[in-house]
Amino acid sequence: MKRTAYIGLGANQGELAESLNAALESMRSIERSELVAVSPFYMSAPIDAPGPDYLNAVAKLETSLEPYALLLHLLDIELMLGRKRRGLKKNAPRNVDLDLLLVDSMIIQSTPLTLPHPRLHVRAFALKPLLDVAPDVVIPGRGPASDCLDDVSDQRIERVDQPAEQ
Ligand code: PH2
Ligand code: MG
Ligand code: MG
Repeated sequence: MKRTAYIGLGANQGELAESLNAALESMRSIERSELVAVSPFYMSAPIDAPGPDYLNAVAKLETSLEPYALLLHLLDIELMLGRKRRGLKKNAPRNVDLDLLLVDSMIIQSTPLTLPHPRLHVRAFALKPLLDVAPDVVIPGRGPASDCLDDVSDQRIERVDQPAEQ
């Protein structure tokens, strides 16, 4: 069965655009999946996290992988790109972070994976690029993602002019 998955990309350490582009490039070769859209890149103030501003984007993937299998591919790409998880400090600066935000209208609550992403609806850095690639997308259990924007209008976020390498 084909499903549509939305993946949030973030980085606030190292070469930010290069990291995001490298992650996108790797996502193109995930088995049984096709990268069909990439949002513009955004610079955003860190939310609930220390350190510098983030570069964020969202990718749209058509996939016949189960969500857990897709999650493993994303973790694999993070590791391949040098993401260090040492220390396990929550929300420590990272050179790449790939978060599964939505898979169709699936609702999953488990330890490795929560869908929809539990904080998607309160984070401008995820909502804005998500709405660029999916203006009518609905967050299961919450309603249209576009209805959530008002509540995050105080979060600093700015679209980056340089387009993503496609
Ligand atoms: N990711 C976090 C915590 N805070 N803030 C911004 N602006 N962008 C992020 O990607 C981000 C964050 C945890 O992964
Ligand atoms: Mg994250
Ligand atoms: Mg993450």
